[in-house]
Amino acid sequence: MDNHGGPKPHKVVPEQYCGIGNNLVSMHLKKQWHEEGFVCIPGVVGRSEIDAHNEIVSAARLTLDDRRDVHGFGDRIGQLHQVYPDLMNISAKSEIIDFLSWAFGEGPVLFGSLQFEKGSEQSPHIDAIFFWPEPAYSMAGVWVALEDIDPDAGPLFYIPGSHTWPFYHSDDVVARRPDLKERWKRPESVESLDDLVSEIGNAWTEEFISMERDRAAQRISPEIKAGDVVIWHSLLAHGGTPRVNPALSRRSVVYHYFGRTARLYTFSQFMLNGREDIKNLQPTEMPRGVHNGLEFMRFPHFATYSEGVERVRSVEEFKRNNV
Ligand SMILES: O=C(O)CCC(=O)C(=O)O
Ligand SMILES: [Fe+2]
Repeated sequence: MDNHGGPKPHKVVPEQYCGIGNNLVSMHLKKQWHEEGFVCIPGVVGRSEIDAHNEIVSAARLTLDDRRDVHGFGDRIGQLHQVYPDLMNISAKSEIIDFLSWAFGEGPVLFGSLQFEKGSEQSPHIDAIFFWPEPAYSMAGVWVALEDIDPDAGPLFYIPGSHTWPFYHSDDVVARRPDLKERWKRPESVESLDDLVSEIGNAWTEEFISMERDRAAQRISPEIKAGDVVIWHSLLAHGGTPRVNPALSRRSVVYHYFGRTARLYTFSQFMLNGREDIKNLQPTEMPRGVHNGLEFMRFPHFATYSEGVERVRSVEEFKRNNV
């Protein structure tokens, strides 16, 4: 479908929650979610829970090629909770579930985790393009500090209010690029599809960066202590600041959730389909399990990373040899 009006913002919360919502979440947090797209809930996770989590991850790292650097810090690990279900204990805490249930208008389902031992230094990005949710507000990132975060360790940053900016879908991106638009309307071959996806992805990023510049947007790095939980909206821009002192660790875990009846689409589906058309596609489906009352998607793989390159590994095979 052609886009005529240019990018429009999406709704920030479900219709019925625009003002009030259920009583388990404080007014202060709700207001912050509307205005900033980011909330911090201090002191959610206790010392013993943090220690237990860190112990599992450290032990796993000894058996994995996690590309340890000169300071002894490994790279990120994705979906390790599929191997060690206890890594979901923190993700099922009631403070997190209550907040997400309000923000999504229904109970959350965990679909991803990332274990960090050092800062990610990731440039500003919006998670929704990687796992596009329908409805658009029905996904969030939950970042948990597994130690006090030093300002020189490359803390998290976010751009307040960016979740309310006009939001580019692929039809908005190609509208201003005639060559790309022709290829987007009629993708030629499977071989060229990957190239097309990454070209539209790059163009999406160009649009986002120019919007950030035009708006002279501020980046905020809040001070985060061990056990604090921060939550960002699916459409909020965020990233990791530079690691001023690379000898400092930055232990954290990020969980990604979506709504129980929401649908999730892939990066390729997002880049190849416009705002309306994507809703008609087959979403990502996976068997679901339950851990401490929290529903989660079961994926058969987990992933290690090195210099941004993903290495996908089988959960079953790893368990057979290591757990
Ligand atoms: O922890 C960070 O520095 C950023 C992580 C992030 O962007 C994510 O997990 O979505
Ligand atoms: Fe992210």
